[in-house]
Amino acid sequence: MGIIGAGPAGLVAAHVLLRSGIDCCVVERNTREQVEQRARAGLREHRVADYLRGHGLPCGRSTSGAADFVCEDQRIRVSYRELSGGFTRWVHPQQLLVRDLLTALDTVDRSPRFGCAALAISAPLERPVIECADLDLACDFVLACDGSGGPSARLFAAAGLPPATRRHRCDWLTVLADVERPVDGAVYALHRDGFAGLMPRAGTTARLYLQIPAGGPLESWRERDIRDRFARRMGTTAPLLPALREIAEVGVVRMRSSSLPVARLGKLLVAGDAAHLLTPTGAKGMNLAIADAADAAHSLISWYHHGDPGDLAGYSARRVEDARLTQEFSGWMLDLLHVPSGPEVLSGKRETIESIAVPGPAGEAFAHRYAGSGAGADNRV
Ligand code: RFL
Repeated sequence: MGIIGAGPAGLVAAHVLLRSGIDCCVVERNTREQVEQRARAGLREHRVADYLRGHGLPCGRSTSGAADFVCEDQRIRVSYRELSGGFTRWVHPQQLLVRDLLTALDTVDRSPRFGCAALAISAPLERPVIECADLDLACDFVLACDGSGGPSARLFAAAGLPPATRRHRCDWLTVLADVERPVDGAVYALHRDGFAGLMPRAGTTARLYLQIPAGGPLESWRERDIRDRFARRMGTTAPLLPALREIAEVGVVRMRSSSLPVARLGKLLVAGDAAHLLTPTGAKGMNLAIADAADAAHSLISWYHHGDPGDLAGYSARRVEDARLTQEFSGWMLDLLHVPSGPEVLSGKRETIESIAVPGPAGEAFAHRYAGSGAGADNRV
Protein backbone atom coordinates (compact mmCIF):
# COMPACT_ATOMS: atom_id res chain seq x y z
CA MET A 1 0.00 0.00 0.00
CA GLY A 2 1.57 3.32 -1.05
CA ILE A 3 0.65 6.82 0.10
CA ILE A 4 1.82 10.02 -1.60
CA GLY A 5 2.15 13.05 0.68
CA ALA A 6 2.89 13.51 4.38
CA GLY A 7 0.24 16.17 5.05
CA PRO A 8 -2.69 15.56 7.42
CA ALA A 9 -4.53 13.28 4.95
CA GLY A 10 -1.59 11.00 4.13
CA LEU A 11 -0.36 10.74 7.71
CA VAL A 12 -3.79 10.05 9.26
CA ALA A 13 -4.41 7.29 6.71
CA ALA A 14 -0.96 5.78 7.36
CA HIS A 15 -1.48 5.92 11.13
CA VAL A 16 -4.88 4.19 11.00
CA LEU A 17 -3.75 1.54 8.47
CA LEU A 18 -0.59 0.69 10.41
CA ARG A 19 -2.52 0.43 13.68
CA SER A 20 -4.73 -2.12 12.02
CA GLY A 21 -1.73 -4.13 10.80
CA ILE A 22 -1.72 -3.03 7.14
CA ASP A 23 1.77 -2.11 6.00
CA CYS A 24 2.19 1.07 4.02
CA CYS A 25 4.90 3.38 2.74
CA VAL A 26 4.52 7.18 2.60
CA VAL A 27 6.59 9.18 0.08
CA GLU A 28 6.97 12.91 0.66
CA ARG A 29 8.79 15.36 -1.63
CA ASN A 30 9.77 17.81 1.14
CA THR A 31 12.11 17.42 4.10
CA ARG A 32 10.80 16.51 7.54
CA GLU A 33 11.59 20.02 8.84
CA GLN A 34 9.53 21.63 6.07
CA VAL A 35 6.57 19.36 6.70
CA GLU A 36 6.72 19.85 10.48
CA GLN A 37 6.86 23.63 10.25
CA ARG A 38 4.06 24.33 7.80
CA ALA A 39 1.52 26.39 9.79
CA ARG A 40 -1.85 26.36 8.07
CA ALA A 41 -5.07 25.10 9.64
CA GLY A 42 -5.93 25.39 13.31
CA LEU A 43 -9.61 24.69 13.88
CA ARG A 44 -10.76 21.13 14.16
CA GLU A 45 -14.36 20.01 13.72
CA HIS A 46 -16.09 18.06 16.46
CA ARG A 47 -16.33 14.89 14.32
CA VAL A 48 -12.62 15.02 13.45
CA ALA A 49 -11.50 15.71 17.03
CA ASP A 50 -13.56 12.72 18.20
CA TYR A 51 -12.14 10.49 15.51
CA LEU A 52 -8.50 11.40 16.18
CA ARG A 53 -8.95 11.01 19.94
CA GLY A 54 -10.32 7.53 19.27
CA HIS A 55 -7.07 6.77 17.45
CA GLY A 56 -4.87 7.88 20.31
CA LEU A 57 -4.03 11.38 19.08
CA PRO A 58 -4.23 14.62 21.10
CA CYS A 59 -6.85 17.18 20.15
CA GLY A 60 -5.66 20.48 21.60
CA ARG A 61 -8.06 22.70 23.49
CA SER A 62 -11.81 22.91 23.22
CA THR A 63 -13.26 26.33 22.36
CA SER A 64 -16.21 27.72 24.29
CA GLY A 65 -18.37 27.08 21.22
CA ALA A 66 -19.24 30.60 20.07
CA ALA A 67 -18.29 32.69 17.05
CA ASP A 68 -18.69 36.47 16.88
CA PHE A 69 -19.88 38.34 13.83
CA VAL A 70 -19.36 42.10 13.64
CA CYS A 71 -21.64 43.88 11.20
CA GLU A 72 -22.25 47.63 10.96
CA ASP A 73 -20.33 47.86 14.21
CA GLN A 74 -22.76 45.59 15.99
CA ARG A 75 -21.40 42.43 17.57
CA ILE A 76 -23.61 39.35 17.22
CA ARG A 77 -22.62 36.21 19.10
CA VAL A 78 -23.55 32.87 17.54
CA SER A 79 -23.40 30.24 20.29
CA TYR A 80 -23.17 27.27 17.97
CA ARG A 81 -22.45 24.87 20.81
CA GLU A 82 -25.81 25.62 22.42
CA LEU A 83 -27.64 25.73 19.09
CA SER A 84 -26.25 22.33 18.03
CA GLY A 85 -26.93 20.63 21.36
CA GLY A 86 -23.32 20.53 22.59
CA PHE A 87 -20.98 20.24 19.61
CA THR A 88 -17.90 22.44 19.51
CA ARG A 89 -14.63 23.05 17.68
CA TRP A 90 -11.13 22.40 18.91
CA VAL A 91 -7.97 24.43 18.47
CA HIS A 92 -4.97 22.38 17.42
CA PRO A 93 -2.60 23.69 14.74
CA GLN A 94 -1.98 21.53 11.72
CA GLN A 95 1.80 21.39 12.23
CA LEU A 96 1.31 19.95 15.75
CA LEU A 97 -0.98 17.24 14.41
CA VAL A 98 1.62 16.47 11.72
CA ARG A 99 4.37 16.21 14.37
CA ASP A 100 2.24 13.88 16.53
CA LEU A 101 1.51 11.67 13.54
CA LEU A 102 5.18 11.54 12.48
CA THR A 103 6.18 10.53 16.02
CA ALA A 104 3.56 7.76 15.95
CA LEU A 105 4.96 6.49 12.62
CA ASP A 106 8.54 6.65 13.99
CA THR A 107 7.60 4.35 16.85
CA VAL A 108 6.50 1.61 14.42
CA ASP A 109 9.51 2.21 12.19
CA ARG A 110 7.43 3.52 9.28
CA SER A 111 8.60 7.14 8.97
CA PRO A 112 7.84 8.60 5.53
CA ARG A 113 10.55 8.67 2.89
CA PHE A 114 11.31 12.39 2.86
CA GLY A 115 12.82 14.16 -0.15
CA CYS A 116 11.18 11.52 -2.33
CA ALA A 117 8.89 13.16 -4.90
CA ALA A 118 6.41 11.02 -6.80
CA LEU A 119 6.87 11.96 -10.44
CA ALA A 120 4.01 9.88 -11.85
CA ILE A 121 1.56 7.11 -10.99
CA SER A 122 1.33 4.41 -13.64
CA ALA A 123 -1.17 1.56 -14.21
CA PRO A 124 -3.77 2.85 -11.71
CA LEU A 125 -6.40 0.38 -12.92
CA GLU A 126 -4.51 -2.87 -12.27
CA ARG A 127 -1.37 -2.66 -10.16
CA PRO A 128 -0.36 0.95 -9.60
CA VAL A 129 3.25 2.03 -9.39
CA ILE A 130 4.44 5.24 -7.74
CA GLU A 131 7.37 6.41 -9.83
CA CYS A 132 9.98 8.45 -7.99
CA ALA A 133 13.44 9.58 -9.17
CA ASP A 134 15.34 6.69 -7.57
CA LEU A 135 12.55 4.25 -6.67
CA ASP A 136 9.53 2.59 -8.25
CA LEU A 137 6.99 1.50 -5.66
CA ALA A 138 4.59 -1.22 -6.89
CA CYS A 139 1.45 -1.21 -4.73
CA ASP A 140 -1.87 -3.04 -4.28
CA PHE A 141 -3.45 0.38 -3.84
CA VAL A 142 -2.21 3.96 -3.93
CA LEU A 143 -3.73 6.69 -1.79
CA ALA A 144 -2.85 10.06 -3.34
CA CYS A 145 -2.75 12.79 -0.68
CA ASP A 146 -0.41 15.02 -2.67
CA GLY A 147 -2.24 18.32 -2.18
CA SER A 148 -3.13 20.55 -5.10
CA GLY A 149 -1.26 20.27 -8.39
CA GLY A 150 0.53 16.96 -7.68
CA PRO A 151 0.89 13.90 -9.95
CA SER A 152 -2.60 12.59 -9.10
CA ALA A 153 -4.15 15.80 -10.49
CA ARG A 154 -2.28 15.26 -13.77
CA LEU A 155 -3.42 11.66 -13.93
CA PHE A 156 -7.11 12.50 -13.41
CA ALA A 157 -6.87 15.29 -16.01
CA ALA A 158 -5.24 12.91 -18.52
CA ALA A 159 -8.06 10.41 -17.86
CA GLY A 160 -10.60 13.06 -18.88
CA LEU A 161 -11.61 13.76 -15.26
CA PRO A 162 -10.38 17.32 -14.60
CA PRO A 163 -11.62 19.18 -11.50
CA ALA A 164 -14.43 21.71 -11.62
CA THR A 165 -12.75 24.94 -10.53
CA ARG A 166 -13.90 28.35 -9.42
CA ARG A 167 -11.82 31.52 -8.94
CA HIS A 168 -13.41 33.89 -6.44
CA ARG A 169 -13.47 37.66 -6.88
CA CYS A 170 -11.34 38.52 -3.84
CA ASP A 171 -8.21 37.17 -2.18
CA TRP A 172 -7.37 37.06 1.52
CA LEU A 173 -4.30 38.44 3.14
CA THR A 174 -3.35 35.94 5.85
CA VAL A 175 -1.27 36.90 8.86
CA LEU A 176 0.11 34.83 11.72
CA ALA A 177 0.55 37.02 14.76
CA ASP A 178 1.30 36.88 18.44
CA VAL A 179 -1.52 38.37 20.52
CA GLU A 180 -1.60 39.39 24.17
CA ARG A 181 -3.89 36.51 25.31
CA PRO A 182 -5.31 33.38 23.62
CA VAL A 183 -8.22 33.93 21.22
CA ASP A 184 -11.19 31.71 22.04
CA GLY A 185 -13.62 31.60 19.11
CA ALA A 186 -13.43 33.05 15.60
CA VAL A 187 -14.39 36.70 14.98
CA TYR A 188 -15.78 37.63 11.55
CA ALA A 189 -16.11 41.35 10.76
CA LEU A 190 -18.13 42.52 7.77
CA HIS A 191 -17.15 46.06 6.85
CA ARG A 192 -17.82 48.22 3.79
CA ASP A 193 -14.05 48.13 3.08
CA GLY A 194 -14.12 44.33 3.13
CA PHE A 195 -14.00 41.38 5.51
CA ALA A 196 -11.57 40.97 8.44
CA GLY A 197 -11.25 37.82 10.55
CA LEU A 198 -9.49 36.65 13.67
CA MET A 199 -9.03 32.89 14.29
CA PRO A 200 -7.62 31.11 17.32
CA ARG A 201 -4.37 29.17 17.10
CA ALA A 202 -2.26 27.54 19.84
CA GLY A 203 -1.36 29.64 22.89
CA THR A 204 -1.10 33.33 22.07
CA THR A 205 -0.81 32.79 18.33
CA ALA A 206 -3.72 33.90 16.14
CA ARG A 207 -4.46 34.02 12.43
CA LEU A 208 -5.83 37.24 10.94
CA TYR A 209 -7.47 37.58 7.55
CA LEU A 210 -8.19 40.67 5.44
CA GLN A 211 -10.23 40.62 2.24
CA ILE A 212 -8.15 42.20 -0.56
CA PRO A 213 -8.67 42.64 -4.32
CA ALA A 214 -7.96 39.47 -6.30
CA GLY A 215 -4.50 39.07 -7.81
CA GLY A 216 -2.77 41.91 -5.92
CA PRO A 217 0.95 41.54 -5.03
CA LEU A 218 1.99 40.53 -1.52
CA GLU A 219 4.88 43.03 -1.42
CA SER A 220 2.60 46.07 -1.24
CA TRP A 221 1.45 45.15 2.28
CA ARG A 222 3.26 46.96 5.07
CA GLU A 223 2.80 45.99 8.69
CA ARG A 224 1.26 49.34 9.59
CA ASP A 225 -1.37 49.04 6.84
CA ILE A 226 -2.30 45.58 8.09
CA ARG A 227 -2.74 46.76 11.68
CA ASP A 228 -4.72 49.86 10.63
CA ARG A 229 -7.07 47.98 8.33
CA PHE A 230 -7.66 45.23 10.83
CA ALA A 231 -8.54 47.73 13.58
CA ARG A 232 -10.77 49.77 11.25
CA ARG A 233 -12.76 46.77 10.05
CA MET A 234 -13.21 45.40 13.57
CA GLY A 235 -14.55 48.85 14.58
CA THR A 236 -15.67 49.23 18.19
CA THR A 237 -14.99 45.51 18.73
CA ALA A 238 -11.23 46.01 18.14
CA PRO A 239 -10.42 47.23 21.69
CA LEU A 240 -12.21 44.18 23.15
CA LEU A 241 -9.96 41.76 21.23
CA PRO A 242 -6.52 40.61 22.43
CA ALA A 243 -4.02 43.28 21.29
CA LEU A 244 -1.80 42.41 18.32
CA ARG A 245 1.84 42.04 19.25
CA GLU A 246 4.39 40.73 16.80
CA ILE A 247 3.49 39.77 13.23
CA ALA A 248 5.30 36.54 12.36
CA GLU A 249 4.20 35.73 8.83
CA VAL A 250 2.22 37.43 6.05
CA GLY A 251 0.92 35.67 2.94
CA VAL A 252 -1.87 35.81 0.36
CA VAL A 253 -4.43 33.05 -0.11
CA ARG A 254 -5.60 33.07 -3.72
CA MET A 255 -9.27 32.29 -3.23
CA ARG A 256 -10.26 29.40 -5.42
CA SER A 257 -12.16 26.18 -5.00
CA SER A 258 -12.08 23.01 -7.03
CA SER A 259 -13.24 19.43 -6.85
CA LEU A 260 -12.64 16.26 -8.82
CA PRO A 261 -15.73 14.55 -10.20
CA VAL A 262 -14.61 11.21 -8.68
CA ALA A 263 -12.28 10.24 -5.83
CA ARG A 264 -11.16 6.87 -7.20
CA LEU A 265 -9.72 5.52 -10.40
CA GLY A 266 -9.30 1.73 -10.20
CA LYS A 267 -6.74 1.12 -7.46
CA LEU A 268 -5.93 4.78 -7.01
CA LEU A 269 -7.84 6.61 -4.28
CA VAL A 270 -7.47 10.34 -3.80
CA ALA A 271 -7.94 12.29 -0.56
CA GLY A 272 -7.67 15.80 0.85
CA ASP A 273 -6.64 18.89 -1.13
CA ALA A 274 -5.66 16.59 -4.01
CA ALA A 275 -9.37 15.83 -4.43
CA HIS A 276 -10.88 19.22 -3.55
CA LEU A 277 -9.62 22.68 -2.69
CA LEU A 278 -11.64 24.87 -0.36
CA THR A 279 -11.20 28.50 0.54
CA PRO A 280 -10.26 28.95 4.24
CA THR A 281 -13.66 30.61 4.88
CA GLY A 282 -15.30 27.90 6.94
CA ALA A 283 -11.97 26.44 8.20
CA LYS A 284 -12.93 23.10 6.69
CA GLY A 285 -10.07 22.02 4.37
CA MET A 286 -7.99 20.01 6.84
CA ASN A 287 -11.13 18.56 8.39
CA LEU A 288 -12.39 17.31 5.06
CA ALA A 289 -8.92 15.95 4.26
CA ILE A 290 -8.96 13.93 7.49
CA ALA A 291 -12.53 12.71 6.83
CA ASP A 292 -11.37 11.47 3.41
CA ALA A 293 -8.33 9.76 4.93
CA ALA A 294 -10.47 8.06 7.58
CA ASP A 295 -12.89 6.81 4.94
CA ALA A 296 -10.07 5.54 2.69
CA ALA A 297 -8.36 3.77 5.59
CA HIS A 298 -11.55 2.06 6.77
CA SER A 299 -12.54 1.03 3.24
CA LEU A 300 -9.09 -0.50 2.76
CA ILE A 301 -9.23 -2.23 6.15
CA SER A 302 -12.54 -3.88 5.13
CA TRP A 303 -10.90 -5.02 1.93
CA TYR A 304 -7.64 -6.33 3.43
CA HIS A 305 -9.06 -7.91 6.58
CA HIS A 306 -12.46 -9.14 5.41
CA GLY A 307 -12.14 -9.25 1.61
CA ASP A 308 -15.14 -6.94 1.52
CA PRO A 309 -15.11 -4.63 -1.56
CA GLY A 310 -18.36 -2.86 -0.60
CA ASP A 311 -16.83 0.06 1.29
CA LEU A 312 -14.24 0.67 -1.41
CA ALA A 313 -16.98 0.63 -4.05
CA GLY A 314 -18.80 3.45 -2.26
CA TYR A 315 -15.68 5.50 -1.44
CA SER A 316 -15.85 7.87 -4.37
CA ALA A 317 -19.57 8.64 -4.01
CA ARG A 318 -19.26 9.29 -0.24
CA ARG A 319 -16.23 11.56 -0.61
CA VAL A 320 -17.64 13.53 -3.52
CA GLU A 321 -20.86 14.11 -1.57
CA ASP A 322 -19.04 15.18 1.63
CA ALA A 323 -16.93 17.58 -0.47
CA ARG A 324 -20.05 18.95 -2.16
CA LEU A 325 -21.78 19.62 1.16
CA THR A 326 -18.64 21.19 2.64
CA GLN A 327 -18.03 23.39 -0.40
CA GLU A 328 -21.65 24.47 -0.32
CA PHE A 329 -21.19 25.59 3.30
CA SER A 330 -17.83 27.32 2.63
CA GLY A 331 -19.33 29.05 -0.43
CA TRP A 332 -22.30 30.24 1.62
CA MET A 333 -19.96 31.68 4.26
CA LEU A 334 -17.82 33.32 1.59
CA ASP A 335 -20.87 35.06 0.11
CA LEU A 336 -21.87 36.20 3.59
CA LEU A 337 -18.43 37.55 4.54
CA HIS A 338 -17.37 39.21 1.31
CA VAL A 339 -18.69 42.70 1.08
CA PRO A 340 -19.11 44.07 -2.45
CA SER A 341 -20.26 47.60 -1.46
CA GLY A 342 -22.79 49.77 0.29
CA PRO A 343 -24.66 49.88 3.61
CA GLU A 344 -27.84 48.27 2.17
CA VAL A 345 -25.84 45.13 1.43
CA LEU A 346 -24.57 45.11 4.99
CA SER A 347 -28.00 45.38 6.58
CA GLY A 348 -29.20 42.37 4.52
CA LYS A 349 -26.20 40.41 5.77
CA ARG A 350 -26.89 41.50 9.35
CA GLU A 351 -30.39 40.02 9.09
CA THR A 352 -28.91 36.72 7.93
CA ILE A 353 -26.47 36.68 10.86
CA GLU A 354 -29.28 37.49 13.31
CA SER A 355 -31.28 34.57 11.90
CA ILE A 356 -28.49 32.06 12.62
CA ALA A 357 -27.83 33.43 16.11
CA VAL A 358 -31.18 32.32 17.55
CA PRO A 359 -32.81 28.89 18.03
CA GLY A 360 -34.70 27.73 14.94
CA PRO A 361 -34.00 25.81 11.74
CA ALA A 362 -31.46 28.35 10.35
CA GLY A 363 -29.50 28.60 13.61
CA GLU A 364 -29.46 24.85 14.17
CA ALA A 365 -28.42 24.05 10.59
CA PHE A 366 -25.60 26.60 10.76
CA ALA A 367 -24.45 25.36 14.17
CA HIS A 368 -24.24 21.70 13.10
CA ARG A 369 -22.36 22.50 9.92
CA TYR A 370 -20.01 25.01 11.54
CA ALA A 371 -19.16 22.71 14.46
CA GLY A 372 -18.88 19.73 12.11
CA SER A 373 -21.10 17.57 14.29
CA GLY A 374 -21.26 14.94 11.54
CA ALA A 375 -25.04 15.19 11.37
CA GLY A 376 -26.38 14.38 7.92
CA ALA A 377 -23.03 13.20 6.52
CA ASP A 378 -22.53 9.59 5.49
CA ASN A 379 -18.89 9.14 6.42
CA ARG A 380 -16.44 7.49 8.83
CA VAL A 381 -15.46 10.32 11.13
P1 RFL B 1 -1.31 19.07 2.21
O1 RFL B 1 -1.31 19.52 3.62
O2 RFL B 1 -1.10 20.07 1.13
O3 RFL B 1 -0.23 17.93 2.10
C1 RFL B 1 0.17 17.40 0.84
C2 RFL B 1 1.55 16.82 0.99
O4 RFL B 1 1.91 16.18 -0.24
C3 RFL B 1 3.25 16.52 -0.56
N1 RFL B 1 3.44 16.33 -2.01
C4 RFL B 1 4.15 15.34 -2.55
N2 RFL B 1 4.85 14.34 -1.99
C5 RFL B 1 5.49 13.46 -2.83
N3 RFL B 1 5.46 13.61 -4.18
C6 RFL B 1 4.78 14.63 -4.77
N4 RFL B 1 4.79 14.75 -6.10
C7 RFL B 1 4.08 15.54 -3.95
N5 RFL B 1 3.32 16.63 -4.20
C8 RFL B 1 2.92 17.10 -3.01
C9 RFL B 1 3.37 17.96 -0.08
O5 RFL B 1 4.74 18.33 0.11
C10 RFL B 1 2.59 17.93 1.24
O6 RFL B 1 3.43 17.56 2.32
O7 RFL B 1 -2.66 18.31 1.82
P2 RFL B 1 -3.69 17.46 2.76
O8 RFL B 1 -2.98 16.41 3.53
O9 RFL B 1 -4.79 17.10 1.85
O10 RFL B 1 -4.24 18.51 3.85
C11 RFL B 1 -5.01 19.61 3.46
C12 RFL B 1 -4.81 20.79 4.43
O11 RFL B 1 -3.41 21.08 4.48
C13 RFL B 1 -5.59 22.04 3.98
O12 RFL B 1 -6.86 21.68 3.51
C14 RFL B 1 -5.76 23.04 5.15
O13 RFL B 1 -4.53 23.56 5.54
C15 RFL B 1 -6.72 24.18 4.75
N6 RFL B 1 -6.81 25.21 5.81
C16 RFL B 1 -7.62 25.01 6.90
N7 RFL B 1 -8.31 23.85 7.05
C17 RFL B 1 -9.07 23.64 8.17
O14 RFL B 1 -9.71 22.58 8.27
N8 RFL B 1 -9.14 24.56 9.19
C18 RFL B 1 -8.46 25.74 9.13
O15 RFL B 1 -8.51 26.52 10.09
C19 RFL B 1 -7.67 26.02 7.94
N9 RFL B 1 -6.97 27.15 7.84
C20 RFL B 1 -6.08 26.40 5.69
C21 RFL B 1 -6.17 27.37 6.75
C22 RFL B 1 -5.24 26.65 4.59
C23 RFL B 1 -4.54 27.84 4.52
N10 RFL B 1 -3.72 28.07 3.37
C24 RFL B 1 -2.35 28.36 3.44
C25 RFL B 1 -4.26 27.75 2.08
C26 RFL B 1 -5.46 28.55 6.67
C27 RFL B 1 -4.66 28.81 5.55
C28 RFL B 1 -3.93 30.12 5.50
